[in-house]
Amino acid sequence: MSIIRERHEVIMSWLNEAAENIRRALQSELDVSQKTSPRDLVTNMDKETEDYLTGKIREFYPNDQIVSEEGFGDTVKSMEGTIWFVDPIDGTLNFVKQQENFAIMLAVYEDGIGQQSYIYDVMRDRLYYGVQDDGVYCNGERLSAPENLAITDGLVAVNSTLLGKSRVEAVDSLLEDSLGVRMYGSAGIESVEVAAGRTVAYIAKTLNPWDIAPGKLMVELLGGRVLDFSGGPIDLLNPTGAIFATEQAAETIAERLK
Ligand code: 2AM
Ligand code: CA
Ligand code: CA
Ligand code: CA
Repeated sequence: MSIIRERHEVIMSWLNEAAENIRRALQSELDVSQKTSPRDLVTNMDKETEDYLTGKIREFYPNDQIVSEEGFGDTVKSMEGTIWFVDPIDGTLNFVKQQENFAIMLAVYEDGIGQQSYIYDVMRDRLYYGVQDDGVYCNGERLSAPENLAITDGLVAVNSTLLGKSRVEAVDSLLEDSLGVRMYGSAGIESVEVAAGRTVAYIAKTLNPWDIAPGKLMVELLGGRVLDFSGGPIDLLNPTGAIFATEQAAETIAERLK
């Protein structure tokens, strides 16, 4: 069995166990605390899930490195070797306020190249995964590459830091050109929407490596582009802004944001 296939089997079992624990935890009260502001929350389940996933990675793959959100990972300075990106709950604010629209995310990169990634929309029970040299699947069913639509022919998602007080004004014209704007509040779910062709772009500021790594592989496997705001490749360990889009929309967006 190939290393990717072997890892796939164990990762799927970890994700199912983690999702089960999260669903169970939603039946009682969550322990919620603030990180930097009332909009930046962490719960006992973010920590428990990251502890569980990183514990499994260290047990099964002790030589690999981990980049993760809640402090159980390593300090990783280079993309050399095998690196796991872990976001135990992506969309914590949704998790706390809506009890849905959040995802467990994981990605494995080898020497900078995405090998496999997972975005599990827990409450919809949709488990997306992407495998290098293979494709992207939702609950085991292969997704086909979406049409390469222009921004004028589709919906565009953004994260809220692009609007309001700290807004990036160049984004306004892009949103006006699009058919409509969406804001889901989970970078993972928003990047899957692009990969699957339900939106033509997701534009976001202030994302972290674990927010970008899983969706980047899926979008690219299905013919889309993932760029930084200057139109160049993303520096996955030190990201600034990120554009996930069809090829056509990515060109338009990068041009306007320059
Ligand atoms: P999180 O829930 O794992 O923190 C919200 O727009 C999306 O952006 C979520 O996927 C959230 O991930 C991510 N995000 C990254 N940095 C953020 C920040 N500083 N504040 C709020 N959301 C952030
Ligand atoms: Ca967070
Ligand atoms: Ca996240
Ligand atoms: Ca998170």
